[in-house]
Amino acid sequence: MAERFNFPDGFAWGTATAAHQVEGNNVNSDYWVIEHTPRTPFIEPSGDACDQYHRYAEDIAMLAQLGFNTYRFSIEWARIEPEEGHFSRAELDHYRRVLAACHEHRIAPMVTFHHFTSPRWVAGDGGWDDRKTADRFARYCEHAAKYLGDLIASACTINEANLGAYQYLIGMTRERIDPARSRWFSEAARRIGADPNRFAPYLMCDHMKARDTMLEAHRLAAPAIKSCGHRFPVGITLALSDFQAAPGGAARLKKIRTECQDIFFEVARGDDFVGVQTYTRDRIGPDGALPPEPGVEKTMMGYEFWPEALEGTIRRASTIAQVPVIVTENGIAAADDSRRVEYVRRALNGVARCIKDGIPLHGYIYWSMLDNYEWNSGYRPTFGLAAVDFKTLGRTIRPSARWLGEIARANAIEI
Ligand code: GCO
Repeated sequence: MAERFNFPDGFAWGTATAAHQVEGNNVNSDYWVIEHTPRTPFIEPSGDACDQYHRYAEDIAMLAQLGFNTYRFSIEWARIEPEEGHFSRAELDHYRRVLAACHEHRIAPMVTFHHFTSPRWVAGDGGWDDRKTADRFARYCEHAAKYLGDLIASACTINEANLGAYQYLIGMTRERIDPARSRWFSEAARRIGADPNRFAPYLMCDHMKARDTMLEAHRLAAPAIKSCGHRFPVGITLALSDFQAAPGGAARLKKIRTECQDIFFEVARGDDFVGVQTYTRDRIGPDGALPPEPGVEKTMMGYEFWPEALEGTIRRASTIAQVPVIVTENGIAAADDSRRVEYVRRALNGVARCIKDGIPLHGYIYWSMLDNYEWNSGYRPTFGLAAVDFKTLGRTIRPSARWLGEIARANAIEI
């Protein structure tokens, strides 16, 4: 018999986006250059994306009408500090308007200060390979928080600060792109006047060096954000696969967990929350992640359809970080919207089990509000609760959006 489960009062129900993936024309960022360089691995450039830079008001109104109370989005460093030390008042004002629109609709804005993209000048001058990027990032955070802090409800310093290390340790990527062997990469560096050996955009740099820069950037950015004097929770968000040992994989699993999860959980101990971002599980063999077993259902990203991964990662994050958990991303790219409902339903059952067990879990944020620019996969994977017609930029609400919005409004599910 179905039982009604009530989420705790004040539970955050939201959706997430990232500036580069939805705003459009993020021309001063490192990724924009990469997308436009001949022979780039990106299948298409981001272009206008969802034009949320201009359409934020309707998007935020849509969220509120659906029943959500939280919107997680990122502010773009490449817009706010287009050249070193030059902060754009006009771009900060833009984000003040976005934040104000959230408040107008009783949506709590959760602001991410870095979501993969960086200004060209940062990436070209050592980028995430270089420790000084941590200082530069903290300075930008301090400046932005001072200007925007009165309107921020909660903040994430860095999105998936462990993603590069995670992809490298499971064997998905090489240690670093070798500029001598990669013409497109050298050409991208040349286009911004950088030495290819010093060009280090996040996820295209030395992943283990970047991990340490990211850890340091977070350590410096959290107090820099808090120095604005407005009191709101600050945390980091992490890419957390549910790692499971396949035969012979125990030692490798332990190494991966230690080096790309636990080291971050330990840093999060000093924070107000830890952001869990989970999409699937990875079965780890002796040499790294194994592909999904033949015959299993896969998402449009090629991941195994495995919504139970969320519960596993929440439990680990909570046990080790020992701070409240917010699910800052969970979701699925699905051509069939009913599979989205099924995925989220099962994931939320796991969330409910965690809460029943006393885990302090403060919110569930679905990735994503809209179909958007999925990095090197372009516009093909559709994660959105709302579909976007990329010719007209019109939005169409999917049934899953209404279904999840009703759960948010009721703050309860049938389990
Ligand atoms: C990430 C990011 C998002 C992605 C999402 C879907 O996890 O890579 O936070 O930018 O778009 O996860 O893959």
